[in-house]
Amino acid sequence: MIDISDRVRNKDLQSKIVSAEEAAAFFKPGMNVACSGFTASAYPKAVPLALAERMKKDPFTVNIWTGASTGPELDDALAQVHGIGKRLPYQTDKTLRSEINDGSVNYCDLHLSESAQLGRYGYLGKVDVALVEACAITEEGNIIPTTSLGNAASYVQQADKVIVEVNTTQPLDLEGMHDVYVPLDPPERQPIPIVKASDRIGTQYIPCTPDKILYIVPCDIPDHTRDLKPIDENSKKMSELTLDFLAKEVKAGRMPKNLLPLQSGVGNVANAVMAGFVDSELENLSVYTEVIQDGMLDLIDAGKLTIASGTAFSPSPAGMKRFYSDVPKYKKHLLIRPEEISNSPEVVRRLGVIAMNTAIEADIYGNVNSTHITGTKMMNGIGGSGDFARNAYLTIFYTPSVAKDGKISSIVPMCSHIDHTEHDVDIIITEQGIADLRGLAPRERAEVIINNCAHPDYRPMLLDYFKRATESTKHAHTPHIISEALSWHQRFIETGSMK
Ligand code: 0RQ
Repeated sequence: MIDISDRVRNKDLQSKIVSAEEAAAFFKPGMNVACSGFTASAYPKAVPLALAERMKKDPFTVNIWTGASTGPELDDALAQVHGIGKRLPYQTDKTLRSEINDGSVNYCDLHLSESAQLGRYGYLGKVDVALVEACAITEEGNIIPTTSLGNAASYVQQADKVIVEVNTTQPLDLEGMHDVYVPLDPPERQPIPIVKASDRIGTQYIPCTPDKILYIVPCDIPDHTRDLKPIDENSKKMSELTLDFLAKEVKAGRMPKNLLPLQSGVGNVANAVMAGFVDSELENLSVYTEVIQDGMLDLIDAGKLTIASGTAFSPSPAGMKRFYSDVPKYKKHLLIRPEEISNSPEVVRRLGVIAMNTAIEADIYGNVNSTHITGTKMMNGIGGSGDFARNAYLTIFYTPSVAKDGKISSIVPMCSHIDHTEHDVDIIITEQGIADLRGLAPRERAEVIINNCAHPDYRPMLLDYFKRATESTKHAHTPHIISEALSWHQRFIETGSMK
């Protein structure tokens, strides 16, 4: 077994070190297993793999709660053996996605900022065991986290039994990068005292006690982070539109020269937008987000970023290598918090965050669908996009104007599912252009969205729909022809194209 005695600083606790297989024997059908992990960062790996092996011979399911998506050793390994009953609050795994959409997994898609609290109130049943990755365990039994915090601190607080995976691939230098604060629940809740993205309000460890720790499992499997796709033309265009727009906002005196704290979602567009900031003249930027990706390391290297506060550090393999090569340098600019704090509506509203997230589709009135393909099939989940979209100072949604080689228009008469309402969405950006919806009424919004953001192939169809809807409803507040509003999706289902 890998030697982790130097990382388990409480000598008595060393007697609890067992193999992953021994720990996996503890799980029983229907248990609520509350895990660390947010994106492919800091999720438990050795125990889920051993549990999946056990489930191959002895099939049963457990419920998996996490911070957000995780890596293949957890979601994919358990989904492959049909080992997940209920899953929350977010996922991105292909196998799990198909089980969610074939009815075999019950998926509870939650605003990430609310998921820890939902657990604490007992709506989901009790935490039977918290399974968390750690860098080390202190003399007092406290847990030093690794590359993300997610809901780990709240899950440990709720659990009577904790299994800790001590990951030897995670450098001990990570210690000090975290700020752990679990709010009290109402009516005892206090204001979260963050007034700057860099403010520290908690401990550098997840509070725990030796008696809670059931097992400690050594693990030497690294975070399974993913390569980023090269930046494509559409994303580059959307990035340029963003920078132009923000420059005008600064000029208009609506934000300071160094902008307001940035939040960016994950994926291609988000990465391209952050890359755009690196090449810009902007300086002293700050980030208050959930996922810290390569773009933010680039900004640190360019000397343009003072602080990136998030709940997960989730770079590509190359970005991780860069980070590991000089942890002390990057650590000065990085702060990892629980997702209840990184995504806190209170803090996001106070700081005046600029929220930049991706949509699957947007409708002509500015409603946004981030989660469901043709209104029924779950893609990933709302993640933190709702936490930020509703509460940010400026809420931007991106989408290429068409999907699937032009067979789908991302601007539609009516969204087939709505995650972010017209009231939450300030700006829509496609590679075609930008729609600034602030202060516009629905009919004004429709004209701007169709003319600026829709693909030329679909623009005449949208203008025609809007004109007929306006006439047939005699200029109603939000004109729709109800029998036709979802006909584009129906046409796609029947013919494979919205055209
Ligand atoms: O399908 O994978 O089969 O090629 O959706 O689309 O364009 O590659 O974009 O990877 O950035 O994902 C909204 C899903 C976009 C993501 C979403 C198809 C398209 C492709 C992916 P293929 P792209 P991205 C931070 C904040 C919600 C959560 C969130 C997401 C696939 O950004 O999950 O924002 N967001 N969290 O072809 C049918 C359409 C489509 C479509 C795209 N209109 N109809 N298919 N696709 N538009 C993260 C966290 O909270 C942790």
